Amino acid sequence: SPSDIPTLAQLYSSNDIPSPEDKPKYPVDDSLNGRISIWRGDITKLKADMIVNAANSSLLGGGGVDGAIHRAAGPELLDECETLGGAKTGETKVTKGYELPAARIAHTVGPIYSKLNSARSAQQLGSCYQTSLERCNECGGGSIGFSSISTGVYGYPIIDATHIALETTRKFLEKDKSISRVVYVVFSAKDEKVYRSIVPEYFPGS
Ligand code: AR6
Repeated sequence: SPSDIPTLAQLYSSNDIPSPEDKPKYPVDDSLNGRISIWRGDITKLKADMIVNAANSSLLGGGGVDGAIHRAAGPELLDECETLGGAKTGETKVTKGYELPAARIAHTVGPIYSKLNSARSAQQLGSCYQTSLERCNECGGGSIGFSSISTGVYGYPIIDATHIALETTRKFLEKDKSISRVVYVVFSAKDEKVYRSIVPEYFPGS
């Protein structure tokens, strides 16, 4: 019944979402201007030089965004993935995009979140973003679209994961000039709100 459905106010004023006024953690850097965006939608529709898939260590497909990417890219994607020999947590391997509008797919293996070993999960999630950006640079840079790695089935808390995504990207883009645009593709209104509230801490004025 409607009374079981949260109101928008209940969804959006939940006090675990940080306010956008939080102080920036990094200074303004004009070389970052226009290089960051947040887009709510289906990553299989994103036209980019590379999109990042939240894969598992088999690299042979699964549910969530991985399933959506394999369905939209077509069966040739699985044929190429079968040649890759899997990947470890925190590692990233690249395939072509096949039927996708994206030219390439970076398949990264996020950690299954462990509250007891959250420092290790954080290090591994940072490695997913770092190695995806490195693979994009090696492929000539351009635009890269990230799904929100590990925050679905793998249970990583969205706020903590967003800080790691943004901090890793900020440090990488300060040095790298080959990547022109990073798009954070969010799937829910709540995730969009989290990203929009935290981005100014890492990319003030961008
Ligand atoms: N476009 C963009 N984001 C999406 C899409 C989409 N089409 N579909 C889901 N998301 P998840 P994980 C969001 O569970 O937590 C798979 O079975 C979703 O809302 O896909 O890293 C793999 O094979 C969430 O915000 O990935 C692994 O076994 C985010 O994508 C395991 O799940 C990631 O959620 C990986 O789990």
